Amino acid sequence: MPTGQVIKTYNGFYYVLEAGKELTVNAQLLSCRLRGRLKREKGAVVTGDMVEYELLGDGTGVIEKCLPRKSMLHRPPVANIDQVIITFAVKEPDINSLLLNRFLVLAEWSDIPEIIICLNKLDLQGDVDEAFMKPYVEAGYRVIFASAHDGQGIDTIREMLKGKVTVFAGPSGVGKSSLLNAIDENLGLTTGVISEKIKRGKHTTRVASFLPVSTGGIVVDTPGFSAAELEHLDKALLAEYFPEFRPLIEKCYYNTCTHSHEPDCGIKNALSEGLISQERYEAYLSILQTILDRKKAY
Ligand SMILES: Nc1nc2c(ncn2[C@@H]2O[C@H](COP(=O)(O)OP(=O)(O)OP(=O)(O)O)[C@@H](O)[C@H]2O)c(=O)[nH]1
Ligand SMILES: [Mg+2]
Ligand SMILES: [Zn+2]
Repeated sequence: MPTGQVIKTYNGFYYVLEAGKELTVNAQLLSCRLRGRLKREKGAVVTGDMVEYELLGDGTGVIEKCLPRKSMLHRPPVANIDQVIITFAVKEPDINSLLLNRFLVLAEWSDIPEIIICLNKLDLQGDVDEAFMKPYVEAGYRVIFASAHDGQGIDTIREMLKGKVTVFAGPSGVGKSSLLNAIDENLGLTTGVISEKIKRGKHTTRVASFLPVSTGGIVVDTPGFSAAELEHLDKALLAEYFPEFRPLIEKCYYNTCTHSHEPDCGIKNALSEGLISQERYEAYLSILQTILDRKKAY
């Protein structure tokens, strides 16, 4: 049976690039439907999946099987990627640390080899706010300051993309599609406007799609989203999603420690010694509360 990769999905169709063919801007894609049993299973096939399909007489196909995934980003759902660039804007829409932490936790939950933070629209702010980003740098994240409008940071991002599959994820309107157009003008992605009143994006990008970058690498532009679904996470694993908390967990007195009210907690001790940031710890508590509230609702 032929195999290929799902490059994007739209309206129940899965657009597949035949194995062995190169992804180019105008590559021929095969439109496929899912076999019934795959349809019934939510998330059985997502963008990026390697699949086996059957060719029908009319030039379309039917996906029969999803092959094992190398990696899986849960939000937005994209398979077989190497890194994710969590993209925010310094302004319009404004960044806040809780929202950034929520996106980071979602990415950590997915176990993606490399998570990078990109702060776009630096042209609106003037100078780089190193202090705001310090906790994230200390947690081990690479942070890139960029502007799709004046071009700063673009060369750095372009270098990072070579030889990899990179997802750009983040809220609507932060400039994910604009950054990609600045990286490679051949992409010609549609970009939106920011609503005057609420300074938010208008969900311009509608589907996640794999795109070839002419200077090397594959990028995945994705629709903006709000990172509202954290209540589904396992509270016992939450601290693991903060990389700088990981080595501290084993120092907790209770092995069921939630690092909130318990005495002799490795994370709270590190906090009082100034070894981890107050902001990150507060984000942890806030997300923990979201998970606990959800459990109570049942
Ligand atoms: N000042 C400034 N504006 C930018 C920059 N990058 C993007 N914008 C503007 O921000 C708006 C939204 O940009 P998009 O690229 O559509 O944002 P997006 O993240 O792809 O949004 P969704 O597709 O809705 O998720 C557009 O009006 C862009 O012109 C930047 O670096 N500086
Ligand atoms: Mg977009
Ligand atoms: Zn603890």
